[in-house]
Parts: sequence; structure tokens; C-alpha cells
Amino acid sequence: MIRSLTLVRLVSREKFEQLSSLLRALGFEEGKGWKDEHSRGAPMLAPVGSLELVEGRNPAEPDILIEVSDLDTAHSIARKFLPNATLDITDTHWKSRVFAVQLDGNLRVGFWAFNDPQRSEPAATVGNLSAAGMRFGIVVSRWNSFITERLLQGALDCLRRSGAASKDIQIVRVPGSFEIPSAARMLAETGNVDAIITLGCLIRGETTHYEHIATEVTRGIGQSAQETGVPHSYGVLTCENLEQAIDRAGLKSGNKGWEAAQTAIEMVSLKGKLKRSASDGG
Ligand code: RBF
Repeated sequence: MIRSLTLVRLVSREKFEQLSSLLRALGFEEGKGWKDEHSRGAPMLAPVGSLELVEGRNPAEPDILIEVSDLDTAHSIARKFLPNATLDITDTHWKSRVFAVQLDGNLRVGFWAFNDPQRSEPAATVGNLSAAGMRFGIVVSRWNSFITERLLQGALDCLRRSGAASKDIQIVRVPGSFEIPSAARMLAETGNVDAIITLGCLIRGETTHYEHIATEVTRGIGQSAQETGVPHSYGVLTCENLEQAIDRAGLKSGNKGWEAAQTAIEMVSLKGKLKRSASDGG
């Protein structure tokens, strides 16, 4: 039932612009504002919000608390915008630091961050982008080969530049995008590749039942990835027209084949890391 939580603070006309640029500089995203003959509003959106009930000791004196990822940077930004304000950073009793700012008569906020950065942001496991020693399969369709050959060149360029050896890259060609999922699955089941890059091009203008083919190809590739456990990356273009396809298969920049290859590398690396962390007991 709850959709959002909004705190409204009336600020003076002179301060409105300055405060909205300060809050944007600190990382608030400005939402859809409004204006009428009497007033205007600038919603400042935070990624997470909550209404917190506390009983006993008050956590901090301002009743608006804004958590930031780096308190010292937030402090220097605030100092730049408000050179005359008192902005002392103090320790709280909950293993964090805070500084409070009187932004306007009606608006006092505390900026805070946990002392231990891991508290606010748990360490993430991410794959890296080195392809050395990895084996790749590339399934590429011949339909719209003018485009798919560019996607293939992009993918190969990415793999080689990331350290993959040519002998570790197996290219499989199929007639059209519809055949990509079954070929990808056959390849995955050989056990000879660590990841599969799928490359194709569907153009709405030229393809009857475009939606059906696109849905089936996407579903089939996802299903092959999930059922075989071999990462598959998706480089099948679904375009309105040829111009859009050319844009996405650029020779230098914006090549979806290149991006699909990079995704495959990252997923192989991630899979290795997750396996190792499982066998290390976490
Ligand atoms: N394959 C593609 O990869 N891209 C297309 O845009 C495309 N358009 C097609 C349009 C029609 C009318 C038909 C019959 C096939 C098309 N195909 C396309 C080929 C399809 O993916 C598959 O290879 C063939 O239908 C044979 O199973």
C-alpha cells in the first residue's frame, strides 16, 4: 500500500536554488519538480528512505538524517556551498560520524556514515575482465550477415584484447537467429567451452512474427544458460530498422558483439570466484 515517504520543508526563495544545487552535488537525484503562481517544489530523491521509530536514546539531534558513502567528501562539498556554517563532525554512539547543518530556518539535516564502510555496503563479488585461459564459443547467425559479421568482429576483438587465445575460441555459424538457442545448447553440452556468446540480428521491418521469433530466441538462450550452467551472453540485436542495427554494430564504438564478449568474460570469472568461495566455505 505504501508508495513513498515525503518530508516537506519550506525554505526561503533566496536559498531555494543554492540548496537544490547543494543537494544535487551531494548525490540526490532531482525528481519531477512543480511550479504554480504561489510556490514551487523540487523533490530530491534518495535511493532508500525510511521512517524510523526509536525508543530510549535519540540517535542524533537533526530529525532528517542523510546517510552518505563518504562523509569527508560530503563535508567538503557542504563547506564549499556554506562557507560560514558550523559543520563539526562528531562521533555518534552507534559507530558512525555525523555533521549537522542548518540549511535554512526550517531545515536542519545530519549527514552521517558508518565508520566501517562494510557496514553500509557489503563487499560484492564481481568478475574481472581478463580472458586469459578461458575457452569461448561464439554462435553467430548468417541472416543479416552484413550486421552479424560486424558483431562477430567486435566480439573477437574484445576476446583477443582481453587475453583469450585464438585456439580457445570456437565459432559456430547457424542460418538464422531462431537456430541460435539450439546450437548454443549443443555447444554448451560438449563441455569444451566456459561461456557462449550469441550473436544475431532481427529487424522488425523485414521479419514477420518478429516478436514471436525474438521472444523465442531470448527465452531459448536463457534456458540453455540456466539448464547447462554455462554462462551465455546475449548479443542478438532486435531492431526496428537497418539503421538502428548499423548503430549497434559499430566498427569502432557501440558494438553489441564487443559488449556481449565482455559480459561472457565477466561471467566466467564470476563463476570461478563463486565456485572458489563455495569450496573455501564462503
Ligand atoms: N533470422 C534472423 O536472424 N533475423 C531476421 O530478421 C529474420 N527474419 C526472418 C523472416 C522470415 C519471414 C523468416 C521465415 C525467417 C527469418 N529469419 C530471420 C530466419 C529464422 O531465424 C530462421 O533461421 C528460419 O526461419 C529457419 O528456421
